[in-house]
Amino acid sequence: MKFLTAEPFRIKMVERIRKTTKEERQKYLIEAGYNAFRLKAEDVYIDCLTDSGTSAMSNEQWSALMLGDESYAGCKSFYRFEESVKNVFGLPYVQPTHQGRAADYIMAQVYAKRGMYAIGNMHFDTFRGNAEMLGALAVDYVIDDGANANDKYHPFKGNIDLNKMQSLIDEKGKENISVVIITVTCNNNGGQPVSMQNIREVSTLAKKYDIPVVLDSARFAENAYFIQQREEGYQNTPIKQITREMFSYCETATMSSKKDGLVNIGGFLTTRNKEVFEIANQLAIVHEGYITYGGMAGRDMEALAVGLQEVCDKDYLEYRVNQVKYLGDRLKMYGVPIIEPTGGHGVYVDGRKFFPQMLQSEFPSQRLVVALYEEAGVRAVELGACAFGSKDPVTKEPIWPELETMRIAISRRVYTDSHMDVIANALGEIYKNRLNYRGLKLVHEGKITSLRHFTAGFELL
Ligand code: P71
Repeated sequence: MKFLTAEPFRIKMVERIRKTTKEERQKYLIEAGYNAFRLKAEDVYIDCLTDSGTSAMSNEQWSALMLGDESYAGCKSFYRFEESVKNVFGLPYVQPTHQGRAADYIMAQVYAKRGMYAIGNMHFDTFRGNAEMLGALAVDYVIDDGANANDKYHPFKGNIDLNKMQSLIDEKGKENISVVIITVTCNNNGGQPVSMQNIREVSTLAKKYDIPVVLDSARFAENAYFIQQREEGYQNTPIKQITREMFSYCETATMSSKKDGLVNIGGFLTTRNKEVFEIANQLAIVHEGYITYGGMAGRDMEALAVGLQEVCDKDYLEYRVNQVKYLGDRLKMYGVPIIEPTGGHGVYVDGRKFFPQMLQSEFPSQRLVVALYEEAGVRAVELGACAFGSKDPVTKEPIWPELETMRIAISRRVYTDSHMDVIANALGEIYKNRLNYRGLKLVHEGKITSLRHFTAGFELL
């Protein structure tokens, strides 16, 4: 017999969310320049802008907050946090930071080198920004099946292409490659997982040439769950054993605790290399705070210590990944084109397939973000022409990205499946009416193209 399961928690406290009228939302959209980042959160009904820092904490985490030791140096909370990180990641040295990008910054200072290559599956924006500032060359070597929104099934669309990696080493020489960074799960192409075999093989290849491997591990537990579900030989392996094996192949890991830490703020860097740790300590003191708090309050380290344990719970992960799949399945029922299989933290809708009448220069995925908010008060985010578009450094001609998607990010333990139904239904209705939409014109962008999506302004065409 097979039984249904539901959310592995019950709700003890609720937060009101406000419905608005379509007329109100049209006004808010004009005020926000048709940019979802510029909307007020209180004007949003279901907020799927990001899964970052938006988790609901458990009763255990809220009670841990009260144990926060706010001593400047050597507080009890640091030691509890450190022990929890070591238990899940298995690396000996831990430097807390105020959030993930601060760990990225420290990591980039250590591993990104002027004129040298940093290989990744798909580098996340914050590392890429750091690399660019340091004059390093960040290259994305995700496998071809993961590089675009084609709907061919592959269980691990976040994998690094070993042939591309080998070719670069052969072509440029190992002395010109400073690091390999594997982002688990791979955010930019749909929250797609990386297999254990790929992590192992990348690490073996890198080791052969003395190139260090780093894991950007914001969504490490979701990745571990996919390994358990999809990879031969891991079905009966406990999640923590999987996470420890994943990190056994890297020298250093960076973490944004705002995702799989199940907390609202925080980050860290953890490493097996003592010298790297010592550099991290120095950089933390200058930029973050003393070594044993690194920009975090003692109470936040307490909540994180608990969150890292909770996120490794198989029941939680099953619920989490299946909620994302549930939304994906509902959307498919309505014919909405999505990236498949669905990943760990959200559903990515294919903007080009949704609005085939629009050119990429008319921002189809952003148009869909606008339509979804206008019709249903649901806020998603564009990961396409605006967020990933760039400009030729010489001619200033726009360069359009391969990926053209709208990400519906699902916050952890926050929304129920009824909210997923509302989102799917709304997109289904918009899809029926899709040929009546025209695109957008970008009328305002800041000086730094890679950051323009935060502040951009659009007009309806
Ligand atoms: C997401 C975010 C948050 C975000 C950040 C920048 C632009 C837009 C949205 C943040 C990540 C991430 C990975 C893999 C490091 C960070 C930075 N993601 N690595 O997806 O996904 O962490 O936000 O704690 O500084 O919405 P941080």
